[in-house]
Amino acid sequence: MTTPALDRQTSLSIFERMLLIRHFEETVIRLYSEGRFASHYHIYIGQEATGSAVLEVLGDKDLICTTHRNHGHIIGRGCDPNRAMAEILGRATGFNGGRSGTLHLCDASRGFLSTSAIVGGCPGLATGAAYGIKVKREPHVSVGFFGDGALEEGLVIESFNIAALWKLPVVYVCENNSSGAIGPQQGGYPTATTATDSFTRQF
Ligand SMILES: Cc1ncc(C[n+]2csc(CCOP(=O)(O)OP(=O)(O)O)c2C)c(N)n1
Ligand SMILES: [Mg+2]
Repeated sequence: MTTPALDRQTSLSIFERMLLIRHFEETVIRLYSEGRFASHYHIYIGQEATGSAVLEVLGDKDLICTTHRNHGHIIGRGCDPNRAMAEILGRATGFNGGRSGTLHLCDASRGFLSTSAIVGGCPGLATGAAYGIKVKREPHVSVGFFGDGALEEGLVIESFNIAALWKLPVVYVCENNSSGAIGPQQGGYPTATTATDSFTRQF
């Protein structure tokens, strides 16, 4: 299968999203190291291209469900970085009044349905949203991001199945950052052990 070349404007737009995510997260790391917030957080650095490419092709009304590794999706979608950072810092001016912090950072005004830190939660939520879109006959899709580790969850496989049977307008995006990303020699380990290696195989 050949991949069509991206035009220059699209490539630059994706790259801009990637850079914004990278700078945002470098600031998150700095603020954490300065003791400005204390919670556990997940960094999207290294995965910017995946989310940015997906977000580039979505429409304004499309729905998204993101994960514990949500910063990249939120910033790449064009949500206000100041409100996102305020949320991470636990401030009232954050998207969720400072109550969700980094783990459940969510911006409903930009189509984020939910941010689920439950591994495998997003594909289920995105499938339900796609069912709603189909029932209402809307011209939109829902997107469920998930990590390779979520492939061990029954809900994910059930979601794929029902979406195929009911022909739902849903896009599942597996962000595979398993052992291949840095390699077992460097201490990488697979987050999923499944028989479905076609989902996580390194190409
Ligand atoms: C149902 C469930 N089990 C365990 C956890 C604890 N947990 C948080 S992140 C994580 C690893 C998830 O791996 P993956 O889905 O590949 O995402 P990644 O962190 O690699 O991006 C686990 C097991 C959880 N949040 N939810
Ligand atoms: Mg993973």
